[in-house]
Amino acid sequence: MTKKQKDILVKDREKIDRPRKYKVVLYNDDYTPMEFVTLILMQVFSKGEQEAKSIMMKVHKQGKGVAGVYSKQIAETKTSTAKMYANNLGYPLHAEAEPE
Ligand code: TYC
Repeated sequence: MTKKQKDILVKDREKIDRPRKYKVVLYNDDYTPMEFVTLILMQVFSKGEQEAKSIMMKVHKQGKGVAGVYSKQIAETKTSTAKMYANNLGYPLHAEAEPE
């Protein structure tokens, strides 16, 4: 099977299956400030301050944590928005949209 034929099959499945949800996973690093991660969770992922702080602390202590669960497109947009804000300020914050 060619790559093109495989891509067509994958696209067809995406149309047939119930749309999958994607979680945006934040990963810990040693340089991104805690306050900045909290702010990203509030501004990009619409969390209240207390929830934002508790997700940030979970990522800080356990290495990763879920910022939110969305449709594929929304998850991917929020992931790149978060990384763009961080990278513009020189922070290495890493986030991934991962299927549930
Ligand atoms: N570990 C960072 C610090 O001590 C804080 C941090 C939390 C970084 C969550 C990234 O996704 C992250 N400043």
